[in-house]
Amino acid sequence: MGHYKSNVRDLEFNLFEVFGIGTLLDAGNYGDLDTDTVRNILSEVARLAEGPVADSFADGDRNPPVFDPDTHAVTISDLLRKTVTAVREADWARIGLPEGMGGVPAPSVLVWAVNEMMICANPAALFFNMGPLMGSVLYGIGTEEQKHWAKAGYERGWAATMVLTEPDAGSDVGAGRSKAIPQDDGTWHIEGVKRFISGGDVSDTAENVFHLVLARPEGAGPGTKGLSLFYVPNFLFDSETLELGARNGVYVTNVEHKMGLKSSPTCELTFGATDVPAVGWLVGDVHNGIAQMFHVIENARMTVGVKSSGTLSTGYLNALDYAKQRVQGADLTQMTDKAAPRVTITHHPDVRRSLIMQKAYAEGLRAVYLYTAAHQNADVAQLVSGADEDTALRVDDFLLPVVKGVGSEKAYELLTESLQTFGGSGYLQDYPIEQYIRDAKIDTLYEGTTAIQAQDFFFRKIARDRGVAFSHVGARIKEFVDNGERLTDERALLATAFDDVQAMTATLTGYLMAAQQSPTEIYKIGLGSVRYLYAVGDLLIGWRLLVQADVALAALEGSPKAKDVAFYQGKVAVASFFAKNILPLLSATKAVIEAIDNDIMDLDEAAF
Ligand code: ST9
Ligand code: FAD
Repeated sequence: MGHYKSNVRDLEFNLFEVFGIGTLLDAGNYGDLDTDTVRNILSEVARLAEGPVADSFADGDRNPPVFDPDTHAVTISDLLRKTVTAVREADWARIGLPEGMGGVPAPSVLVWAVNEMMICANPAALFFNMGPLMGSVLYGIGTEEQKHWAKAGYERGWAATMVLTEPDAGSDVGAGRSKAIPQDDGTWHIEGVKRFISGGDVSDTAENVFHLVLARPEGAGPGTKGLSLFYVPNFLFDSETLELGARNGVYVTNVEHKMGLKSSPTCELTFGATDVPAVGWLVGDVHNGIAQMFHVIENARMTVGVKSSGTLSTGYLNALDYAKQRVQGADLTQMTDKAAPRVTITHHPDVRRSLIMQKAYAEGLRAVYLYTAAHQNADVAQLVSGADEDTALRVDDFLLPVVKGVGSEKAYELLTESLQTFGGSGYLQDYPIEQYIRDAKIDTLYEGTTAIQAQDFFFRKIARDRGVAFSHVGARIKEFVDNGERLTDERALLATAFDDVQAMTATLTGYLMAAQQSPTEIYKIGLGSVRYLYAVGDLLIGWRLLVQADVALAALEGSPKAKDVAFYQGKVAVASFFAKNILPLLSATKAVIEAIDNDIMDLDEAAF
C-alpha cells in the first residue's frame, strides 16, 4: 500500500449531495460528462494517484534531481521519470482545458477534485506537468500564432514555467530588473537573472520547455505596470510545425537545495548572458504583463490551496489508520487500575480531539476550495449560491486568498497534529508525515506569502470590491443561520461568529478611513490582516461543515445505505465540534482587532 490516501467519498459528497451538480451533468451541460462518468473519473484518478503517481514520492525525496552546471542540465531518477510519464500519458489535464486546445469541457469542481488527488499523491513530481495549464493561459491571451503554439505544444508534451521572481524581487514583483530589448523582426531579447523557478528544467521528460517571463521593455515605467509578458522557449522552433531548431539563450544556472519538494527542480534561470540571445515573443502582442500573468497566478494560487488541503487530508487519513491500530495505555476511566486492558489510542480523548481537528480542517478546507471552484462556472455558481455571472467572478476572486492563505497555513499547522498522532514514529521517514510537512511548508511561501494573501484579501477583495462578493457570501451564511430546524445550537454559534467577523471588517474599514487623515493608521490593517484572514477562513469552514452536516442529517433521516451511516455521522460530529470548539474563538480575535495599537510600529528596531 502506498502512502497516498484519497477521499473519493468526500469528493462525491461535495459534488453530488451538497452541490447537486448531477442535475447539470445529466442535463448535458458538459457534453458527455454525466453523473456516472464523473464518478468513474474520480475513482479512476484515485487509482492512478494512489498507485503509479504516488510510487516515486519518497524515492524522489531521498534521491532528488542532480544538476550539472557545465551542461546546465538536470538528471532525474528512473522512478520519478515513470511517474512523470504516467501523469502525462493518463492526460487527466485534458479535463477542463479549452476545447480549442483539444480539452474536455468540465465543471471546475471536477477539475480541482481531480487535481487534488493527482497533486497530493506526489506534489513535487506534478511540477513537471505545468505545460497544460500554462498552455491554456497562453491559449486564452495569446495572438493567433501563440494560440497555435499553445495547442501544438500541449500535443507535443511541452513543459512550462511561470517566471516572476528575481533575487531582489520576490513579493515585490514590480522591483524586477530583467529587461526586454525590441528587435527589428518583432521579437525581443530578454536579459536578466530569475530565481526560484519551478520546473525550470524537466530533464528529458519533455523535448521543450516554454517560459512565461515578466521583463521590463527598455524605457518602460517602474513597478508591476511597467512589466510585459514574454514567451521564451528553451529551443526555438518552426512556427507552423513546431519542429525544434536551435537552442535559445536561456539556461539553468543553479538548482536550489530545499527543505522539501525535493524532486521538483527549483532553478535559477539566466537569460541572454551568453553569445546566444534569449529570444522572446510578447504575449498577445500587448504590454499588459502583470494582468496577463495574474491569469496564471490565480490558477497557481488555487492549485496551492488545493494541494494544501489534500495533503492534510492524506496526512489525517494516515494518522487515523495508525491510531486505530496503535495500542497504548488504558482507558482514562481506568487510569488508576494498572492491570486494566490496554486500548488503541483512539480511545484517548486527546487523540480524538486531535483527529477530529484534522478531519475538520481537511474536510472543511476541501469544502471551501470546492465552493470557490463552484463559482468558476456560471451554471454551477447559479445552482450553488444563486450568483449571477458577475457576482460569481467576484466570489471566486474573493475566496482565492482564503483557499491559498488559510489553506496553506492551517494544513501545515494541522499536519503537525497528524505527525503527533504517530508519537515518535511520526518523526521517522518510515511514515510519510514528516515529508508531507516538509513538502507543505512551501505552500505558505510561494505564490504570494500569507502576509501578501491577507493584504490582497482586505485591500483588493473587500475594500476595492466594496464588499460586493463578501455580501453575497454573507447573505448565504445568514440564510443558513436563519432557516433550518436542525443543529440549532450550532447555528447560533455560527451567527455569533458571523457577527464577530462583520465587526472585524468594520473595524479594519475604520482604520482604512482613518488613514486618509492619519497615514500610520494603515499599519493597524497590516498588523491585523493575517489574523482577520484566518478568522474569515474559520467562519467559512464552520459554515460549510454545518451545511454538510445538515445534508448528512437529512440523509440519516431517510434510509441511507449501511456503508454510508458512519460517514454521515462523522459529518455531523465534525461540524458540531468545529462550531463549539473553534467558532467561539473568533470573539477573542474580534477583541484583539478592535484593540490594535501601533506600539510595535513605533518601537526602535534595536529593541526587537
Ligand atoms: C510562484 C510559483 O511562486 C510557485 C509554484 C506554483 C505552482 C503552480 C502550478 C500551476 C499549475 C500546475 C499544474 C500542476 C502542478 C502542481 C504543482 C503543485 C503546487 N488578482 O495591487 P497592485 C494585478 S510564482 C488579479 O498595485 P503591486 C492587477 O493587474 C511567483 N490581479 O500591486 C493590478 O492592476 P490593477 C509568485 C491582480 O504593488 C496589478 O497587478 N509571486 C491581483 O504593483 C498591480 O496591482 C507572487 O505571487 C489579484 N489578486 O504589486 C508575488 N493583485 O490594480 C506575490 C494584483 O489596475 N506578490 N493584480 O487591477 C503580490 O502578489 C503583490 O501583492 C503584487 C504587488 C506583486 C501584486
Ligand atoms: P520576500 O518577498 O523577501 O519576503 C520575506 C518576508 O517578508 C515574508 O515573510 C513576507 O511575507 C514578508 N513581506 C515581504 N513583503 C511584504 C509586504 N509588503 N507586507 C508584509 N510582509 C511582507 N517564483 C517564480 O516566479 N516562479 C516559480 O516557479 C517559483 N517557484 C518557487 C518554488 C520554491 C520552492 C520557492 C521557495 C519559491 C518559488 N518562487 C517562484 C518564488 C516565490 O514566489 C517567492 O519566494 C515568494 O513570492 C516570496 O518572495 P521572497 O522569497 O523574495 O520573500
